[in-house]
Amino acid sequence: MRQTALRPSAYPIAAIRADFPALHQKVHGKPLIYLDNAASSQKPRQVIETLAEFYAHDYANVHRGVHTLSERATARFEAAREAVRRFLNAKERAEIVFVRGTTEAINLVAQSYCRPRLQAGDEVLISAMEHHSNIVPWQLVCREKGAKLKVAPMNQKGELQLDEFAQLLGPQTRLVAVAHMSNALGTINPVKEICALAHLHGIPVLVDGAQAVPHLPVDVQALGCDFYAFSGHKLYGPTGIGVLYGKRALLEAMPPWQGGGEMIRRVTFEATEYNDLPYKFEAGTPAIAEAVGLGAAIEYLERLGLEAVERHEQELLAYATAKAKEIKGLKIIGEASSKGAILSFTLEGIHPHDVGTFLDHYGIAVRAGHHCAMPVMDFFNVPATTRASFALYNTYEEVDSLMAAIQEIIKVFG
Ligand code: C6P
Repeated sequence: MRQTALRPSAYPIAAIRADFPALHQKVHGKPLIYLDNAASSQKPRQVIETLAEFYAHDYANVHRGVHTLSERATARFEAAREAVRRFLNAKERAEIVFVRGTTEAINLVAQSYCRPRLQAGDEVLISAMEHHSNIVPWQLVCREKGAKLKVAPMNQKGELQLDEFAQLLGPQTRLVAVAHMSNALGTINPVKEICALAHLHGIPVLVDGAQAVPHLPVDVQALGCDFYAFSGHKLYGPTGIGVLYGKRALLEAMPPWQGGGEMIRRVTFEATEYNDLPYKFEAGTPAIAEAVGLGAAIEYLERLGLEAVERHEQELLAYATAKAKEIKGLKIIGEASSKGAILSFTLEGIHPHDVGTFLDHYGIAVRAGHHCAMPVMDFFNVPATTRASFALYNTYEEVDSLMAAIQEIIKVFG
């Protein structure tokens, strides 16, 4: 597997790694092996340089000034929105709302779409593998309105039970919210089927795409979803910027969530006329440079091609999974047939926090904990897992080093 996968001409791994300055450092005297990409990914110099160059030349507030710098900054900010539109294949730029990240995008839909519509006895349907960001915003609004949060179950492999999901859809369901890819398990959910099933009942679907967008091509029109949320920082872009995609008709029908500058057309003390989409949802000065940086990250991914990235990561995951299965006492948590580049595991008798700390001494960065998905930990009856999450710049050699370090941990602690 390794020989065929390592085709330097097919996937330019050396050139890709050269683009990421942070990868070329030592941690505790060992070359850094960065496997905490699901938490946040490292940035290519194309993004870092875009930020520096934008601040050095074109920076000003957007949509406000008639002066040259403001016009330049506005043009670049809107070009970033167009890059996101292209990246998601949304119909129009007006459907792309800039927010701080996935969490804010989901809260926006909970407060602006759900809150005015929910009544006592209504339901919001999520899945058993959601991140807290796709649980708590619904809990908040459901509690306030006397509505119920329903949870579609998964099986022991970490796969959504689609039949049971379908049975939970009913006349009381007001919205479905599911992860495209689970951050704790790696499961890729059949989002297209989920949307089709929900739409049979006229129910809109929000997809939490935080983990999916760095790993696979996403086409919101092909998926048929109504809302799609993601964060820039997991997509090799800056922190503090994220996206809510929403179908125009839904966004049009929603009231603004936050009030302030930019989201208005005319204000008097008596009444306010709101701005057009997407500005109605962008109150206050946005994360301007971060949006431009996100645009650069998207262009970087477009040049590589997400299909090639997906292939590389799938091969790497298959290689890592096969190696992990050879280790006695290692249990993989999350073995869905459709999975992204995440390897979550436990080691018999060793706490994941000890594993994480030990690996750090080998220069290997992983996340150990509940991954903001406590119900998933409860389901698998573990307090936490160790999670190695791979990105487009990870290599087979790094997987080998991870596995060797795990063997070492077992020798020391086991
Ligand atoms: N998961 C992880 O280590 P924000 O924090 O808003 O950028 O993303 C929240 C979020 C929402 N949904 C999913 C599926 C996620 O994975 C995350 C972030 C990180 O797994 C940090 S907890």
